[in-house]
Amino acid sequence: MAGLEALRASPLAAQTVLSKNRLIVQSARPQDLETPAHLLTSWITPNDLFFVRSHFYTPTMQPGAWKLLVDGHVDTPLELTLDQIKSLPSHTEVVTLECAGNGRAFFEPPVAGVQWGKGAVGTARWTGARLADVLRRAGLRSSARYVWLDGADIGIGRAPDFIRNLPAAKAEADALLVYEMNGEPLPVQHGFPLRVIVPGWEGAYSIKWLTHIEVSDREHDGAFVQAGYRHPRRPVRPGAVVAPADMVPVQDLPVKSLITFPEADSTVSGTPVRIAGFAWAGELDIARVDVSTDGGRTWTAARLGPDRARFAWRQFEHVWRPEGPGSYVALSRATDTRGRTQPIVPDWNPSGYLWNAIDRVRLTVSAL
Ligand SMILES: Nc1nc2c(c(=O)[nH]1)N[C@H]1C(S)=C(S)[C@@H](COP(=O)(O)O)O[C@H]1N2
Ligand SMILES: [Mo]
Repeated sequence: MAGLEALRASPLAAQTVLSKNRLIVQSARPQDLETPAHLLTSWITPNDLFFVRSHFYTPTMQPGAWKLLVDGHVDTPLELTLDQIKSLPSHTEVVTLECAGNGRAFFEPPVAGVQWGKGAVGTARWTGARLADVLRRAGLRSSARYVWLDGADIGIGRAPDFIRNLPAAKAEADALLVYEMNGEPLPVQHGFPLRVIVPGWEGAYSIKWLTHIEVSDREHDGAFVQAGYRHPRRPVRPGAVVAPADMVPVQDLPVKSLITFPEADSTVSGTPVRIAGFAWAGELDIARVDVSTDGGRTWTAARLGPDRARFAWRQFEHVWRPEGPGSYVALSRATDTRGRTQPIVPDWNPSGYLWNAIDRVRLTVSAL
């Protein structure tokens, strides 16, 4: 076949498949890779350390054949090439992306699904066009309520297609159509050539390998909208079966923090000890992060890092002088600008979404 020739000739040939060999393999195929929390050391997560969540096999893009179809409740259906999308005004935003299932492994009783620990979260500098600009070009009809988003990946076996939808208001306000991640062309695992980024909302809205935007007057009726990514509208007894009518879509991320240094269960020597990590709150800002090293009896305000962006996590740091050698637990508790703070026990829900308990890391302090 004309394989290599065609690849070289195509503007879509610049496909980077990242080697992610430092990540935790939750599933090799489809690829679900978690970042070990202690490797999250910088405000921007490098591409080769960024977690990957793919329900199905990574689609192979036909070089040159990719286009984005925009149709449904619009005045003018569009078929856009990547160059056309790149010719729209470009926007770069630092956004924290977190899988709704991050921390699922900590729910009691356990729930089915990828058993993510702490690291299905990362922050990147995303560059792309505003979804609003594309929707304006197509002309939304007054009936438009939802924007259905579909990528080139297809369900394995009998699994349905991964199609999600976004309320039109959120789509027009914040969503990006992204072709660059941290200054590089979007890597294959992260949605090459084009993905959606929905700032502040759980990761499953941020459709990878985007090929089709359909504007609709209603929610999509597929399983990934009607069954997946929903949680009980009110807290339920752990283990309960919840009626579909009592479930609502997961949207924005709750307030959360993660201690990423020192590494969990490590031994630190000398004093002082730097305790550091990240905190984020979806569409809201972080107001404060408090740290405790005495089991939550007392809390001290951590210093918040200088790097900030509207939808990005905030670095925090606390300099701690341990009283002596021994075993300690460092706790972090973030509070957002509306005063919401992290719980000790998050609400159990049947799919194990939005784990945001006060974080804890056990440390051994050796000689001072
Ligand atoms: N087409 C497609 N888009 C997708 C997914 C998918 O399986 N297929 N997974 C979603 C989920 S659940 C998450 S958390 C994010 C993860 O993005 P990442 O792999 O770039 O970290 O992509 C979302 N976009
Ligand atoms: Mo996710």
